[in-house]
Amino acid sequence: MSSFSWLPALKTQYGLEIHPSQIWPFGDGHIHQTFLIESGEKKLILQRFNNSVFKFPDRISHNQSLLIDRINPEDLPYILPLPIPNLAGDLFTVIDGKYFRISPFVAGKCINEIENPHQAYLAAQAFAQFIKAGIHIPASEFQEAIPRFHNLELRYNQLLEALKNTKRDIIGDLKELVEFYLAQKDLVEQYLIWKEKLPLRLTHSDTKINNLIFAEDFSKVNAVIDLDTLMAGYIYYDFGDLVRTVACTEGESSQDWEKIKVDHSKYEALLKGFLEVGKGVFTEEEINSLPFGGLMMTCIMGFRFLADYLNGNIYYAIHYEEQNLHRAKNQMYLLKGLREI
Ligand code: GN1
Ligand code: MG
Repeated sequence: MSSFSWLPALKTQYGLEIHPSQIWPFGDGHIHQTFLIESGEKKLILQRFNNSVFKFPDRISHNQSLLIDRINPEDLPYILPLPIPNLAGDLFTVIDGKYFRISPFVAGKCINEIENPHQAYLAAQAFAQFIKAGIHIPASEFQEAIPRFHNLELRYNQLLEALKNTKRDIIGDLKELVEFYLAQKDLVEQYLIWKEKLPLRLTHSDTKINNLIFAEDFSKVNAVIDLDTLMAGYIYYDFGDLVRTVACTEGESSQDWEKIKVDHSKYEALLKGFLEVGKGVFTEEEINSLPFGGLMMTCIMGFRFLADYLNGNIYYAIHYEEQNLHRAKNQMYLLKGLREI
């Protein structure tokens, strides 16, 4: 990988020795390019940050610095591998207009699918612990990393907009999906009702299962990662994205349509883990909102994947042309299952 023209500048900015042969692609994120690097004895994570998705890197720096200042690491039984400041003290390093950052590498297992309810329980505990540890920080002090990121009404309108402007023919599978997602309007209405009732908290806002690092033996969670979207939100966002990515018999990229169902034992384990941690902390209303989270987060991802497909795949990384269509179809099956609970 000798084509990293930015490497010399990066080494200088961090005062690190990094050889191009010690940089490897890493992880399954859809947004940033992530690499594992070795510098001497040290393993680190390097990210080429996607600043067309995250248009306000300063807000992310603000939020992460706030977290570093205000969270008590002893309130968390795992590591939050926040970016390491460069020699100028900044969390991002900008080279030729490109954004980079380096964070600690945490050893362990990062998975796209959970194997058993116990892992689901641990995952739910970990994300609930994150909310609990930050609950004393007024949510209004965090800035919107992506404006109205989990606003279901906005995402519905973006889907309508994409539909209006698309160059694709609305036929076959695409037609079925468009009809299905437009018929989810009642969830948008419920979303607006919950908005009036719930307090805003610091939430992680991207609690998909591969944003956890488990211990090799799955006895515990070693780290919660992907800390770009931490901002004000409702606790059901974080519970809901867990439901979406854990309480499902198939992963988000599966095309085994018939097999995509709700996994009830994992769903129950998620509830148990989340509520055990949140007891005495989350309000009754917040607890009542959790089932809506699964529906809402699955629906919002369906809206977003479908809109991206209609827009010509401009947001999510894809490996083949129809991938966003398939992701939206996968979420449709899960959403149908969740509606039956
Ligand atoms: C993106 O980067 P990654 O894969 O963790 C997305 C999430 C979606 C997820 C769907 C900033 O997360 O909102 O849930 O893909 N992140 C952003 O897999 O859009
Ligand atoms: Mg991720």
